Amino acid sequence: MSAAERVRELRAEIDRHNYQYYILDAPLIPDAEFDRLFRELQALEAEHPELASLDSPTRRVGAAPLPEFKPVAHRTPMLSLNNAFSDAEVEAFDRRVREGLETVGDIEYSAEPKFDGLAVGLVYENGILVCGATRGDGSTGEEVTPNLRTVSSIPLHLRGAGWPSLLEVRGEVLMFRSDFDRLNTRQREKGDKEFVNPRNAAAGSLRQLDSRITASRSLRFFAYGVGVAEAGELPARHSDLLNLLAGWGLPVAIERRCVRGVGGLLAYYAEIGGKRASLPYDIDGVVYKLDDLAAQERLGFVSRAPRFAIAHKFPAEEALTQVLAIDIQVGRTGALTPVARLAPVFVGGVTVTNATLHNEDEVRRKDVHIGDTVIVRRAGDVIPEVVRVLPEKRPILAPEFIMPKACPVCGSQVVRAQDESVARCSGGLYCPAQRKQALLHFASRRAMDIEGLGDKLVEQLVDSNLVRTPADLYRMGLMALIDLERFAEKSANNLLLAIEHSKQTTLARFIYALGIRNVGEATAKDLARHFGSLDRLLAANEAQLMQVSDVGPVVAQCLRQFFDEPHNLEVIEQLRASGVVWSEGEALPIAGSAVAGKVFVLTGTLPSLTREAAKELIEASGGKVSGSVSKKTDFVVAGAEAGSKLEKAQALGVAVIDETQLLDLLQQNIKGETQ
Ligand code: 5U1
Repeated sequence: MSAAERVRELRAEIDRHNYQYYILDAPLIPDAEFDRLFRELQALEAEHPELASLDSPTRRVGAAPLPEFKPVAHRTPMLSLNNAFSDAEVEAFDRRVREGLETVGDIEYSAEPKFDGLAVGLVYENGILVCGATRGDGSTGEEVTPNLRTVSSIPLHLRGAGWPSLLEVRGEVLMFRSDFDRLNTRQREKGDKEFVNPRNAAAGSLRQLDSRITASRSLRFFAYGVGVAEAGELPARHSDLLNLLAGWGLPVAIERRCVRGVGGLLAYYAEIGGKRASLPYDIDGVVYKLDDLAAQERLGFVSRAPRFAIAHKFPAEEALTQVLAIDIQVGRTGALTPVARLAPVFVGGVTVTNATLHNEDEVRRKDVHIGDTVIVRRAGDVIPEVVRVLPEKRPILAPEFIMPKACPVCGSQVVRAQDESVARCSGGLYCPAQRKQALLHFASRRAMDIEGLGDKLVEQLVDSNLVRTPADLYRMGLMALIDLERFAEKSANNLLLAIEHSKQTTLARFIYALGIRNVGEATAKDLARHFGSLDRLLAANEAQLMQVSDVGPVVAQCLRQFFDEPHNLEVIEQLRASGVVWSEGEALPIAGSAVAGKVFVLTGTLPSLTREAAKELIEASGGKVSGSVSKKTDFVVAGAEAGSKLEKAQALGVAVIDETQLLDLLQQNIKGETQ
């Protein structure tokens, strides 16, 4: 095969894999194989400069730096869109479209996500990418062709056939959130400035005079329309135009849809709004366009925006505000969370006054001071958080945050374990804050489900000393409740009824309601199913607890610590005495398992289990542990520095396993039981 033929073959092969990877999201070969093909092509092109081509995939690595960007006049202006922020504004848009077209029926629209990136135009001559430019002021942009060539999802030549001899495709360059996170990690590691958000990162990466930098930045492109098309037939509808672009190898949003009338538009807005957080890229709204292209032309433009399209914006997810204070919140398990108290700001559709700062290390990493101007973000239902500080706006007096040594609520010592990022109040249920959180958790819907026992009421009950533990809830009388400020007899009665109602519960809910650290709803259900009765659970040692699926050493230890605390047992007894009941069942039998009846020999040091703990675990599953290896031995569990027992096992052909395999066998036990 000649060099020219091989170059042609490699280019086609690389293009195909690029398309599979970036457009179809279905790679056919490993990255290393792709790299090998790419390097082979690079080597051949270096050897044969006469074979150079503008649309070779090797152009994607970037070219020598430019002295400056050249201005490019757009053949047709790159306009912006008018915005709608409410349903009423969308209704008004639809009305204007219908009036403009003198139509009475529902209009057919093409609806798409509104990408939060930067607009570009890509000019293809006879299917080959020859020029790419930013929007600029709409009339003149900057030529960034070498940079756009590095964007892997932009085809350097169009697929298929039938493209107009001159075609300008319009769309948006953006950065996926995952690529943005990776880029910022890299920037941080190099000590370089981090980018504020994916849009800024995309803009900063595209506007590089050195396109090799752009090539290192993982940008993406999505097409949303055509600016110019000469000599060639285009479809009559926008939705078909997008399908055609997709067929030519251009990435088009898969979330695009044809909808009818205002009802269809608003339903699409709600649907995409619901998906917003799970999309891999940021969007700031959706765009509605009249689907009929001839009708688009009839409606035309008003000032600098089309009459036939509108952007329906989502509430902004980020906003600027000021940190008024940094308070400490004490959680159910005593975790101290620094919380930024903010000047109220409307973000993500609600007014935000607090944002979590997670923990002390996070405050240091983000360098948040009191008085700082910060960007806060509230995306979807996620708790608002401080994204970053604007250091240039820091006032002269901006105190640093200091984690207190004593719990701000109860004064107990604050402790922070060496390998933990969380500082905790050591006061336990002595601490009113932990008590309040524990009560709220106890009463929550998935736990004891006491309707009406919310934040405010728990606050009042604890502060008035009416309730200290969950058991006190079942001892409260009507009069004491009515004595509470602003508590009417009817509400008091309703609350007592809800408390009475909660007495009939399930063992799983009860275990979950106790609020044991690391015991969530699923673990509570597993524990209830496994032990069948509270007394059997209370009596279980750590090894027996670890037989429950997904209960490892940490959870087993938390359970034991909780049940070994006399105060906790007292509360449990009081709850039972007050009439909290559930139906109990049998403990799950030890099934004909992988461990039952088997003989194990332990040798060497296991990574996490002591010899004693491993023995207890095996025995609790019905296995036996022997001190010496013989033909009767089923498994030798070998750890570090295993000696002669390991050699003997190998000589006798006995199965040798490590700690992980032992734990797997023990888990199979559980699976056998629950099936
Ligand atoms: N998805 C999308 N974004 N966007 C931006 N479509 C779209 N269309 C635009 C713009 C400025 O303009 C055309 C309607 C002219």
